[in-house]
Amino acid sequence: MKIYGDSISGNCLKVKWVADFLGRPYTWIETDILKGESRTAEYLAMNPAGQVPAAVLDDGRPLAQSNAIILHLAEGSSLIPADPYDRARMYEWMFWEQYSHEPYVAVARFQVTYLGKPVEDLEPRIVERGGAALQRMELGLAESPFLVGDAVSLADVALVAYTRVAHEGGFCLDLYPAVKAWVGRVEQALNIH
Ligand SMILES: N[C@@H](CCC(=O)N[C@@H](CS)C(=O)NCC(=O)O)C(=O)O
Repeated sequence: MKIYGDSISGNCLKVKWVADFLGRPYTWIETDILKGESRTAEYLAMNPAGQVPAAVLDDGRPLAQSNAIILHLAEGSSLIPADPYDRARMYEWMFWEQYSHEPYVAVARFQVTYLGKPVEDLEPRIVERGGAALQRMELGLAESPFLVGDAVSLADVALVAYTRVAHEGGFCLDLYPAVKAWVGRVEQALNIH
């Protein structure tokens, strides 16, 4: 399998972490989004969305969207709960991550750390909604060590990607102690640093 990814991107690292955790062999093709490498004609022929990550399976079929790729990779593994309700709760967190967490927590980080925008100049809506997302996680994690029960799942992979670097966008994880402790647990469970 080939993985097209930019190492600065949490969405791309999700795919790397899952492949590493499962011992799946892959070739990582570093694709610099700041240089427009995901927008070349060649790249667009493989992923018309012009984004990373994208995977090309061993039989040549392409697949985009970080959460779709990790779901495909982790099929049948411990990262996907066997119980149908728990599995649905994992999806619940993963869909929520893409609509209510990543657009704020990841975008703040990108603008501050990679575009050099001062935290004070971030759009107030991004700061408010990012904080609300972290608070939502804090409530969920007051109940259990991982987002879905006692074991690490793709819900944790999807959400740890940008939560662990939320401070790079001006968010302070000290305000969310359950989230902060969970980040450490997930990093340990996935063996990421
Ligand atoms: N929902 C997508 C988001 C992908 C995405 O936003 N990728 C960004 C990097 S994190 C990208 O490729 N940006 C470059 C561009 O759009 O040109 C996923 O989870 O894979």
